[in-house]
Amino acid sequence: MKITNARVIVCSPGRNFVTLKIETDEGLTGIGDATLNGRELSVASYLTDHVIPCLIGRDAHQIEDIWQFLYKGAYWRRGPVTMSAIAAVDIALWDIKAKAAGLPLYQLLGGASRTGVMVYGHANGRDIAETTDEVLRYAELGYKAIRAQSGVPGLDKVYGVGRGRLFYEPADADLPSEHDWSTEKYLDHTPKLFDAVRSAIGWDHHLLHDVHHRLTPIEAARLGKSLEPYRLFWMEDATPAENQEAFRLIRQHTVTPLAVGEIFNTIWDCKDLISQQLIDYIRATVVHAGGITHLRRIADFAAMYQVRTGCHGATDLSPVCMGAALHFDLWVPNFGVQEYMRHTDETDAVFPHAYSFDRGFMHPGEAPGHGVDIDEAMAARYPYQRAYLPVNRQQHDGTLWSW
Ligand code: KDG
Ligand code: MG
Repeated sequence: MKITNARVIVCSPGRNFVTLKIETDEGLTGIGDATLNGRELSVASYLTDHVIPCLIGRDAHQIEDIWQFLYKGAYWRRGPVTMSAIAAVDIALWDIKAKAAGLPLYQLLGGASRTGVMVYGHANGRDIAETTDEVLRYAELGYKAIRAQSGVPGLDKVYGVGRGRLFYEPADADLPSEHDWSTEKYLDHTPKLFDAVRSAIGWDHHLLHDVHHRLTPIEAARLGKSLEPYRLFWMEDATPAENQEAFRLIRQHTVTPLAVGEIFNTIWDCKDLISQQLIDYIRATVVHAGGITHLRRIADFAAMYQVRTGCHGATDLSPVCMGAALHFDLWVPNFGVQEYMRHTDETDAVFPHAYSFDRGFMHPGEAPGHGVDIDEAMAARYPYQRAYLPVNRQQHDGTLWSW
């Protein structure tokens, strides 16, 4: 089955998404997600200018060979733009292969290892009371695992605290907006948040928290230790992970489980974290970590060290990535949890999908392929709109900090 054509579709039904569509001489088509929040057009150009010309005429069934060709053949390896582009091709080709087989993608990976995929939702509020109410609302919606983020007294804007309920969208401005950050205020506030949330919800639900790369290793160790009484499922991105060794220091001080990796692109970004057992959950996901083909490699490596998966699933990953991730999650033996931030109705309409949510669990559905499509006519009604993620500055002196 030969690839005859491929093209990039950029649309913005509430936020930007980049989608690759691959066509074959047998009439089968597949789609892949190539969205990289705030840098969408770089991936679109990488695909259009450098990848698509190399795809035409290749055998669509040769997923592994095409992956290796795009990874090794570029000479310049890794990085989010390259790996998102490779992922888009990989997702689209798995979609085509599964459609050709007449099977849902998870069957090609080895079949279902579980009846459903446990997902966590995002509860957030301007203060502790509002966040606690939201956590209880998520529990009522059936979620078994809930991430809690709250506004911090003395800080105007805080990561994870959205403008609208259920649909949190951080890429909110034509140029990056600037937020204030105070480690002291955050460290003082967060244990109080989980004290209130645990008292309200009890012990039957998993609670999660995202630090979003803002603490130094010793500060992260202090937070992890102070959260131990509330038994978190995980503390995420406690410190920036370029220096993987930094996590050893956090580990020495706390048994709060650690999750890392939503911004990782390859197995090399997490090799030491996994093999030295410095983390408990790996958050790399399909679109930013080289597609199903590469994520599977990361998961198998992680399984050797009892590190489980917890794929990133924010709204800036399109429904195409969500669909592919759910097939992966249903199969992967060392599954932990899947993040699920609901997309807006406009986005769901542009990307009709077979996946569904039921009482805290999701299922990718039984449609052949990954089960997600794109309505191109509707997508054309939502042109690209430049949008950036914010930046952070230290409140006391304006020093630029990790957002
Ligand atoms: O584009 C950035 C978002 O995907 C990120 O801020 C979301 O940290 C995030 C999460 O855990 O969902
Ligand atoms: Mg995160």
